[in-house]
Amino acid sequence: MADYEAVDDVIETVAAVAPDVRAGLPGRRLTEAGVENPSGETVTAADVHADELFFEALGAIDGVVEFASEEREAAVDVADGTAGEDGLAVAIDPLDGSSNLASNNAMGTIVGVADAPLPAAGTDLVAAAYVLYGPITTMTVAREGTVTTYVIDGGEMTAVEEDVELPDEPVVYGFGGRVPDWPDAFHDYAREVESELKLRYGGAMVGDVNQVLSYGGIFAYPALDSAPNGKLRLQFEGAPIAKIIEAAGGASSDGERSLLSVEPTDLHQRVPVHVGTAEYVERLEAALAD
Ligand code: AHM
Ligand code: MG
Repeated sequence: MADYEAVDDVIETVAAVAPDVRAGLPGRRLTEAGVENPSGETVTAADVHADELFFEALGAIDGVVEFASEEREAAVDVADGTAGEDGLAVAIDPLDGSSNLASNNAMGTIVGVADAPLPAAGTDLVAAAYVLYGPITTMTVAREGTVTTYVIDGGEMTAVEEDVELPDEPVVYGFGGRVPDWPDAFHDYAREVESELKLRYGGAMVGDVNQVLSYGGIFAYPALDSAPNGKLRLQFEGAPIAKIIEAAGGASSDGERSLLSVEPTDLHQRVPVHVGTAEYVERLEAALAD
């Protein structure tokens, strides 16, 4: 059996490491690492630094047997045994939205904790969390069906909101990709949404999703004509964020089904991501089905 006490250790360790990630940003502001990640994207020195810090700290936790990162080709066995049987698997996007470092805008860290080998299905996540490096550092955690937001200060977590739920009256939306690259059905849906909600798009999923969690509405990085699976990755971005949004009373979809029900086939597989207020996600699915 997986050691579920290790879930707390994972969450506390992410909180402990986050200030070090943040402290490392100024010196790495405009530095590329000179390599591409497994998704073919330019890696910044800050991505590499965050990946190394999280790998060292999370890989050392008793009860964690497998570690995977958006910045690493393959999952790493960090202890003997099989995830789900002998311990937990951790999948992390160490620095989501790192291209925002050049313009000094929000970034985040996204973590999924699974009791199954990676790539794991969203239904195998026993916890998920994101850290938002905004004016202050916060961490939002979904565990046992509820969502809690913490302020992180000096590596310590202080709960500032328990039982977080999406507000009833949605206010904001943010959609990624270029408009001419959107499939027609999404384009029509977006026209409706933009007449009802206010645009909030900052180019970092964690920041944009946190707006949706705070104000209600919908975030999407949809399928594109040039990229039918969109940009974001199921394992490192779509599934953990879906776990948090669904636990907060919202919904998620790849266009047809909950992101938690998408079959994992590849560690770095991409997936269209739509998350937020259930009514908006349902309307999206209906629009794409027409
Ligand atoms: P990253 O993990 O390489 O930073 O990429 C993911 C980010 C998301 O945070 C964000 O939603 C998206 O890429 C933004 O993409 P774009 O710059 O195309 O709007
Ligand atoms: Mg990312």
